[in-house]
Amino acid sequence: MDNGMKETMKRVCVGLLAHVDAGKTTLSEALLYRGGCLRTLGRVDHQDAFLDTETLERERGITIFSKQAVLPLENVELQLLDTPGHADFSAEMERTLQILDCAVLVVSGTDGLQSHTRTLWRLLERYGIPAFIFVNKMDLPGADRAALLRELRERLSGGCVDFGEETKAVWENAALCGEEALTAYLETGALSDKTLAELVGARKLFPCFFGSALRLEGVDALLDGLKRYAPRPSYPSAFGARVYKIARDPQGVRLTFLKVTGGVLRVKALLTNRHPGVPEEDVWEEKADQLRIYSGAKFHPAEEAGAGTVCAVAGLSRTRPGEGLGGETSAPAPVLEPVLSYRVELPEGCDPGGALSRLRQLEEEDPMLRVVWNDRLREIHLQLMGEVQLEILRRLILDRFGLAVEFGAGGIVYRETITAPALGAGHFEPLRHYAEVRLLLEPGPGGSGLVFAAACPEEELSWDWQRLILSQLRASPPPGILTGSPLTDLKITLVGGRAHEKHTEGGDFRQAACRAVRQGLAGAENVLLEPWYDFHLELPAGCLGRAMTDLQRMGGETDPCQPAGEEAVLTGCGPAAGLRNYAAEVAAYTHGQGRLSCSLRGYEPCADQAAAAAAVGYDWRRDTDYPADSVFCAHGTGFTVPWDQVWGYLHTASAPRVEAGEPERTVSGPRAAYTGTAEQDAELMAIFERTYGPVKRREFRPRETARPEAPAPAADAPPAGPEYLLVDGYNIIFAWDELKRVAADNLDAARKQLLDLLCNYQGFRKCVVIVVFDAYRVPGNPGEATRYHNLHVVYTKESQTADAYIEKATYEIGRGHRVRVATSDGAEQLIIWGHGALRVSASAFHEEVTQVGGQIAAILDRNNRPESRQPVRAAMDRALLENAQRREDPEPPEGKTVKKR
Ligand SMILES: Nc1nc2c(ncn2[C@@H]2O[C@H](COP(=O)(O)OP(=O)(O)OP(=O)(O)O)[C@@H](O)[C@H]2O)c(=O)[nH]1
Ligand SMILES: [Mg+2]
Repeated sequence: MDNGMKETMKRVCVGLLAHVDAGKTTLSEALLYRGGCLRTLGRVDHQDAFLDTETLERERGITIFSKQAVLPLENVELQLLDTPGHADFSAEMERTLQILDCAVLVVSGTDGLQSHTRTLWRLLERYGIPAFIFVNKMDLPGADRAALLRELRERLSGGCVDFGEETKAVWENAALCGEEALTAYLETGALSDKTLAELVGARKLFPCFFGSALRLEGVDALLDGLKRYAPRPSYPSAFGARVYKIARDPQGVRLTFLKVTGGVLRVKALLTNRHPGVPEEDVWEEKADQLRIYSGAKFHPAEEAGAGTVCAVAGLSRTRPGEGLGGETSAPAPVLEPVLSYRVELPEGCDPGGALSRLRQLEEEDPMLRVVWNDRLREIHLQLMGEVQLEILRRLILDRFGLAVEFGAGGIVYRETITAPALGAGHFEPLRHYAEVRLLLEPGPGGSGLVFAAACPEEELSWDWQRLILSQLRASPPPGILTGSPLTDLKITLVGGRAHEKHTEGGDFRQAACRAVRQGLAGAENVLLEPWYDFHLELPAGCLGRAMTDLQRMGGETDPCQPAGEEAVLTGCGPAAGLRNYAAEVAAYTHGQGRLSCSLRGYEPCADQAAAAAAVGYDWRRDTDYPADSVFCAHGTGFTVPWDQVWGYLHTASAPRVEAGEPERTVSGPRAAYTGTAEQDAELMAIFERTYGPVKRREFRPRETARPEAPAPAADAPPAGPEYLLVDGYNIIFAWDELKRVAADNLDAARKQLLDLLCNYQGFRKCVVIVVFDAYRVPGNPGEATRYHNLHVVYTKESQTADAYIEKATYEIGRGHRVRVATSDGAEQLIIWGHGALRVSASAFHEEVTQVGGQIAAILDRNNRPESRQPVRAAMDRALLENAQRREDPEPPEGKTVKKR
């Protein structure tokens, strides 16, 4: 074939999918043979099938690795991809879905629709892949064409149309799949191939063919159908490619299998994964040393590969399945995940480190394999899909590395998620380090995995830092707190954070973000998820009762079932924990007549979460790799703040507290000050949503989604500079019991105590504190603004209430600064809100102050002793004072005369 022709030739990438033993490899063989690519017809059973190339596959008669073959036809070149059908190798199948233009779903005429077929159908739906259906093994007794078609139409889609009927009937049925097709058919009495291809491409029509791959029946009709109705993809002219698997050839050369999805890939081209969003440290650039077009075990080297070509590239060492190169985007994470975990028992004297690095090679090639190193136990654990995969791995490890490994008893791989939104905060500030991160954690739909987003104003944290935080979280998300299992179905949104000009390093954000996730989880309601299987159980009708009892005991659910004569088929779903060893039990009590097949359905909440978690024995508080506590710094020394007190220490603002009667607000106010706990935030979100409807969190950028009717303290330009805290002095004194008691005797002493506490508070929070005392009843009082250590103290003038002062001050300061007001006065509150300041209630403020340093009790205790009415300030207070005086403090407004006391 000359090059010019190659370029005009359309390529269609067709995947063959089915449950195990349906006949995919046999059908590939038949298609290649009938298409003129094979001179002799091989057979799976004779160990000479063209696409079951590996020794292991030939020995066992099953496909383990996906394989490709090129089938040039008139005007179109089909690239066939044969996939494994066994549920243990589903991931190998799933990753080919990322590059398919269409699929042929093979259904065994004697088995009908199996649970795995339905899983495949769901995956095709999810990936939006047009499909043809080939019902195979129609040569065997018991295959009933009409019943099978009915089943396909009822259980897969009404768009399943038998293409083996006469043309008129095909048109008539296909016309019902789309309005335009129907109109065309009613007008002309016919449907063009183009219209049919469009229906197929839109997944409205699924052409069905019946036949026998082994006997080459119905194979020509399928070939003809693919030629005429398979969608012809079009590609952009700029280069792009999607990696779908990594493998090694018999010489050990690392091969990157990819599909060119735009432009042309030439040998020796420089490839890179550089993309917006890929952190610089993860970017690679490597040369495509060799391009190989594989057909079965053989390949021919190519100089170039045009768009639509599936090829293997040698010379790349850092590619990974799902990666997008050039103009192609990366694929979302696969839906299927390994669910069982086994401990690897190495042969005597084998170094675990060396074994680990070899096993990591296999992990790279097999997406259904996770190699986990347990540092504490110094053990390697393999997470995988099932026993068959385990057996294959044992052989692979022996063949490839000469290592005879055994496996310990298998366990379940749990996952964790949360039930309601929660906020998380982490701060990491040992000497000369600095990072603060605030996150919103939200439960996602089942199967959605981990999703990351940013909704943090750039003025608060530069986009580069934000990207780094997200990519670090994505690369190594911290585990859940119930069992230390991976988190899933969770959306993590970065809502705030802070870096230090000089001291912040990338690793600091990793620390802060990890702490923020764990802190958020610690305050959230966590759920343990366990894997569930869909099952299909065939057994003698007499054993049905036993099976149903067993399944019920496991916590499974069964579909209604009618035994047909001697045989019964029971379908349903249940926890993998019970089902994974059930096949052997079935074989025993049915005396070999029963057959169980399972496929992964997804993760469901664990029925007995407490027992499962206790069995794992994980204690998140002791997990020093993933702390929930934060590290803050005072006077040059880092100190740990327990997770439940972190909110009181944060340097960046966060969500406001909601109390009954206050206007509710979004948690996203970028400059709002935080006074509540994570639980309160979850509650806050719920209240907000009850009032205003669901918050548009998916795309949320705080300032854009601010509702005009909701008070919006952080208006368009978020204010910079220090935060101001105005304290309504007497109001607080009479709201705090400890001070109220003192005030009953001696108001002056109470005032002094309040000021002492606030000195301490200011030292930690570094905000500008203005304490306002009402003096309007004092006749002739001119008003006074003064300093008390690191505080501004204002005595209002005659005829001016503290309220009025605060109102005015918030108005003036609020234009350029963040302002919070500590008070409990309801009327004042409304005005202050209106000026864009935040109110902190006296009790919330008390909590905040209590948390700061945890010293309030001690000070009050000392000061309340009759012999010591004078505040006792420790060396720390002096240090705070010096610190405060070094800072250039803005003066409070209306500072009339400043008298030093
Ligand atoms: N009678 C009959 N047997 C068939 C037909 N097609 C395949 N087989 C047999 O079914 C068995 C499985 O065939 P394969 O082609 O290996 O099935 P597969 O779907 O590729 O299986 P996996 O790759 O392991 O998932 C073999 O013994 C085939 O000979 C058919 O049309 N009729
Ligand atoms: Mg096969």
